[in-house]
Amino acid sequence: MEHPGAEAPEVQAHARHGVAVAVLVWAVTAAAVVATVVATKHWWLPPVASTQGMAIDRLFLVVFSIISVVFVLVHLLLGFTAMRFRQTSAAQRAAHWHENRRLEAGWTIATAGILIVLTIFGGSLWLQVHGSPPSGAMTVEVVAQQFGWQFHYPGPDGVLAPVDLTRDSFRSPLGIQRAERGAADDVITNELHLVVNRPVRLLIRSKDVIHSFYVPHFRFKQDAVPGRVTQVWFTPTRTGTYPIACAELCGVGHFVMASTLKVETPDQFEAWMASPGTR
Ligand SMILES: [Cu+2]
Repeated sequence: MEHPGAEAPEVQAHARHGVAVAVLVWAVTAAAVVATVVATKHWWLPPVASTQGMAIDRLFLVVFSIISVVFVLVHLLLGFTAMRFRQTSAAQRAAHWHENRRLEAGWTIATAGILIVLTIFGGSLWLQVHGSPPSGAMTVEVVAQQFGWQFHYPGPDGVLAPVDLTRDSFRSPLGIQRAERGAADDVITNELHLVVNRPVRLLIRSKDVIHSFYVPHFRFKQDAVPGRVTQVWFTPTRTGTYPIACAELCGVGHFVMASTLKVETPDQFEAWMASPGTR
């Protein structure tokens, strides 16, 4: 005859395991929250330096907040389930049921609703960055190749001469024919200089394989695809020097495929444009 108050040793072990699992899940959740808070203080994104970057950061914060709340709630519930429904007596049996339509419809519709709203926000921001720039935007062509970047400016006349990468050579870089209209004053550089608070339209191309034009301070990353011109625009908001990287593994020299972006005042920019090194 078993004593009613004392359970068999394996039932007691199950009960202890349930508590241990709950404590472990909650401890890992707490550690994840603390690690995230520490990471935001030390290893977060570099300071943002463009208007579109600010909008992207706002969207990122919204997405990250939703994910964080869901992560914490799900894991609190997971620990609670392990604790609350652990085996505490030999008479307990696991319950089985086939479905719970209300619950399933609830979490499916709620998740879909959140994702649809986020897709609308993300899609409209994507359309804005890839849409037409405001009038007065300056245009710069960005040409990627293994393993470096070239930047093509229209020069004082504001006319960007047509690029023809099939005719690219030492004598006519980017295949620009100097006799063509607007070509004589075009400038090709290895550094990207932009004017603070002036919108810029980039036309991104590649000479060989797929690269990706990446400016972390602008939250900006766009593939450069051979045979295709990708247009984006943004507005730099802070003067300074920022790194440009290639964010698409493009060959053995991928890791050295870097350049520099300098955001300058209009006077500094004009002086750079007119300097002998640029001309
Ligand atoms: Cu590359």
